[in-house]
Amino acid sequence: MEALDKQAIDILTDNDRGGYTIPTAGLYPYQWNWDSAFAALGFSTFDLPRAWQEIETLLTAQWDNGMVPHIVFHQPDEGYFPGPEVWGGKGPIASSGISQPPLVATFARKIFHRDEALGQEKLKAIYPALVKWHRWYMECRAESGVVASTHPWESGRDNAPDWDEASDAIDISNVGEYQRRDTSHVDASMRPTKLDYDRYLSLLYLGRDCGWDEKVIEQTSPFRVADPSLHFTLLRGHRDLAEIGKLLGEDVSEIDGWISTLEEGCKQIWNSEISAFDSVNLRNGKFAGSLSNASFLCWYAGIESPEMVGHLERILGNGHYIVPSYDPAGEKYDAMRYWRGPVWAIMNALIGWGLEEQGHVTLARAVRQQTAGLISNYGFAEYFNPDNGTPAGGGHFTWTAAVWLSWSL
Ligand code: 9YW
Repeated sequence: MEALDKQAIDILTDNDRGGYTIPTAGLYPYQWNWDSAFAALGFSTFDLPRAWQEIETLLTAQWDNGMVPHIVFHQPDEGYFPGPEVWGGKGPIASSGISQPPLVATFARKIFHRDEALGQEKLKAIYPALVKWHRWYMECRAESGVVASTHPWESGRDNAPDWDEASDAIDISNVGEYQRRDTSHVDASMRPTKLDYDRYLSLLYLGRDCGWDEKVIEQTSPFRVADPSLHFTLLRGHRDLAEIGKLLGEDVSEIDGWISTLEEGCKQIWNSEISAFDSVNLRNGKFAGSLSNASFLCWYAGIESPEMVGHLERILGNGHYIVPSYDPAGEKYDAMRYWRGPVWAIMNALIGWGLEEQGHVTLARAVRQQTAGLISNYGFAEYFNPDNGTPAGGGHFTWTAAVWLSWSL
């Protein structure tokens, strides 16, 4: 284990670009939002000041409206598309125009416990930015009482089957020619398709061309999908933010109101036809019919569900590595293609923590042991094949290393 600890520390150190960490060299050469939350947690196991710095650097990219972008382009890099000039971000630092699952409040609270004197000072400094970010989510994404993703990239689960039906409404006639970079780093069979990328770009252009005006996006975008990854991580984030607020002696009644709204909103993402949490196309009310690893974030959000326990036990019982990003029994299951099947260590960490907190000790242990087994047998990969553990996507991956180091926090 010591050798793997060292390897994980080396990955974080190698991917450190001075104040922020890239997910992996080549494929993802900038700072990504929820990756950085994991990086901070990983750093906190061996370099606490560096952990806080990761979060502080991310928050320096916050826009005036409170949004904290999903990519921050600190330095130019030819290796990634679409870069800063395509996004036309409007923040203080070049960035994308959408956000990502808000893990920072939750992870900052975990990091706080490692040195409460230092932590209190750091939390006090970042608290206003976190409140502003969470308020932006409530005002610009939660108009229906459930948290919507305005872009597949915003959910963090780019090509999940969750978006298939909703994406049919996206007009790609304006997209034109472009050069993808991701497929020069990773085999195309493990990545989103050309049609997926056309749709990502069409939505990006829609946002950019209205100057990232949230009202216009809400009224005109064909894509607005209530999504368990954003809904559950924000609900959990609010709970931790409220605790941070109380610790700092702040009035947290506004945050308590957000918690009640999102607790109520969980009903909207419950699909009784598949007895699971699912994504809903807010434009037509249709469920995606997708049991994904985001469905299993319910416990992380403090929401109990015997049916979800049943699904996890079934998948485990069928001999798959848990937790696949899409139900192996589902017709769209694709064991190597990104968010359409593979296991992601970071999702497992969130799911495992949630299970443990809700008292599902045996399942929590299974998720943890399998994640550790995948990493120790197959390395610090971006994701893994649930049928046989084959490592896939990028390697030397920051958040996989961070999960290895920080699971017991
Ligand atoms: C992209 C960096 C990011 C993650 C996302 C994941 C992938 C690709 O990589 O996105 O081009 O943005 O889907 O969740 O933050 O690791």
